[in-house]
Amino acid sequence: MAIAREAEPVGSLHEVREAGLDREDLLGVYRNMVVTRGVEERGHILYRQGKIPGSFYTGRGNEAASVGVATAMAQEDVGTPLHRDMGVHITRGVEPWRIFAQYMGRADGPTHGRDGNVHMADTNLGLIAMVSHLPAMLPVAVGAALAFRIREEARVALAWFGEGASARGDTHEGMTFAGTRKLPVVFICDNNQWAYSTPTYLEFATEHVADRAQAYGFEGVVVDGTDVLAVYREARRAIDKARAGGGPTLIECLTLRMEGHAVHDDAFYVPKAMFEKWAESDPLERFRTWLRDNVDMTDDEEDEIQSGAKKLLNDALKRAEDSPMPDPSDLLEGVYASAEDLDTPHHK
Ligand SMILES: Cc1ncc(C[n+]2csc(CCOP(=O)(O)OP(=O)(O)O)c2C)c(N)n1
Ligand SMILES: [Mg+2]
Repeated sequence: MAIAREAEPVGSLHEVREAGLDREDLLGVYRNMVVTRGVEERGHILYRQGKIPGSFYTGRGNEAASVGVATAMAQEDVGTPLHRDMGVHITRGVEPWRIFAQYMGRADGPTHGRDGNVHMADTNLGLIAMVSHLPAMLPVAVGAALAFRIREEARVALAWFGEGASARGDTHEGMTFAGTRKLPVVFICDNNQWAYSTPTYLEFATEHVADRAQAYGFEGVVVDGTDVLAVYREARRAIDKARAGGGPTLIECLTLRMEGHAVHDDAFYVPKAMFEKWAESDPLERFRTWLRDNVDMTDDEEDEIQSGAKKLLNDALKRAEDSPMPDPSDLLEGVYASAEDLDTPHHK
């Protein structure tokens, strides 16, 4: 039996307004989801054209989870999004041309060509770049939350991880530390039901990952990660609670990995029926239908969102292709942060 609270879907428009979203906001959320998917679809094209060095990862099926949480963050909050969370970068305002530049290892990507993969983030937008080792970013986000506590800043850290990564020690360490000190951090588990080829029943023995939260001394919530409004509502509640001194929350988004682990993986081990079921629960299609039924999104509005995204991304591709390769002579610049860059009380 579940220990974590199982969140209800968002019912009425009234409930959405209560949660702080007006009609314009809702269309903006949809736009961010469309752009997120569009970025990754174009990434596939770049990969097939041989323009992406190394591998290529996407979060197809995870757009509602990533955009929903990022929409609930305040500008001053920070987060550590992972390889399924392109929607966080888009919602926080990273320009798509810089993401394409990153994919192609160009000088104008967020890592300035030091990395060609999704290990990227713009610190000016409150995002901290991931390292590949999972879930190494959880203690980093918890550390950011500790800094907010020491500095008496009313800010919240968002810490993303996959359900597979929940099996490793850093998850336990991060949650124990955050729970004992009641730090302002919200843990977001994108449970996309697979960790590469490992299914969930070999990853954790509880019904939900979020059931563990109780053992760490804070609330666990399970939410349908294909329902952007329910994700937003739960993230907003947890962030508000953390900001008000109520301590951490673990939100588990039940989401989908609609593609292989990465482009090199044909996911032969995922039952065909699962892919078929996922196709029926596509988060973009689900929210599109909701907008049509509940806020009368018109054909014109939808066309404007779709064609606007198309133009944005086509222009972005051109601009990224014009970005130069990094200059080998400055290879070691920007690899390590200076004490000033870190900007913590200990370094001042
Ligand atoms: C410590 C560590 N071991 C292995 C890997 C290779 N790896 C990258 S992603 C991944 C699967 C992680 O699964 P999950 O946490 O469920 O995240 P998902 O990829 O499904 O979003 C693996 C094994 C890694 N990055 N770090
Ligand atoms: Mg997973």
